[in-house]
Amino acid sequence: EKIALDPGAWLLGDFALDEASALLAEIARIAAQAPFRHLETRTGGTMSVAMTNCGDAGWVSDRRGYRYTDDDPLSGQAWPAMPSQFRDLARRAAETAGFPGFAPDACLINRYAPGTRLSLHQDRDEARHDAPIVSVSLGVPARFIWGGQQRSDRPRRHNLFHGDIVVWGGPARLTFHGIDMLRKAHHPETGDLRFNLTFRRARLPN
Ligand code: MD3
Ligand code: FE
Repeated sequence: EKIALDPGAWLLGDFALDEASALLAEIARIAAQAPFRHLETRTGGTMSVAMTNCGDAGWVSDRRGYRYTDDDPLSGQAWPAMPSQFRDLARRAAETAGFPGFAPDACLINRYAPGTRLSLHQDRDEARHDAPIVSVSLGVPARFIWGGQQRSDRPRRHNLFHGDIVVWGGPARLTFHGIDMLRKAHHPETGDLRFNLTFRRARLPN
């Protein structure tokens, strides 16, 4: 089902459910080339989320800050290509939410183990904020936190399950959001893990 969370923000329940196993198989292939790692933050901390990327641009964090890179800093090689299944799914989800023509060049893959959390933030490292963001949840359910356009706005919470997609665009593009600490749970396809694919347009279209 399709639920409006806010103007410009849509929850597409079960949208990726039929292809979720294939998505997990692609994640394993990508991680064999570009392993999951815990990135360092600018302030010297370590993120509890483990991350990797596929696509022309990959999101990284280190002591210099946050940015998109062409290459995986671990290998010096280009990030693995974005599978056509990923690209097509992101485009269909965006179109269903009213954002036709979405052409993501970056897919950040987040991995959550029990106890992992992602604190409230905005996604603003992209060149333009006119493209939407498409997020695919896989594995163990999580409680998604979403605030308003200002950090001080009172946050609301929503459960995200295996196969759910959320699309954020237009007036919702810079909404503050995060993930509550992951509870220990079991999913038949991922064990105690949750994966999230986040599709973005990081760079200017050619
Ligand atoms: C709302 N990831 O990687 S996805 C991130 O589940 C990130 O791993 C979370 O936030 C995760 O930056 C949340 C849902 C999401 C993604 C981007 C958004 C919600 C968003 C951008 C604007 C507003
Ligand atoms: Fe985010």
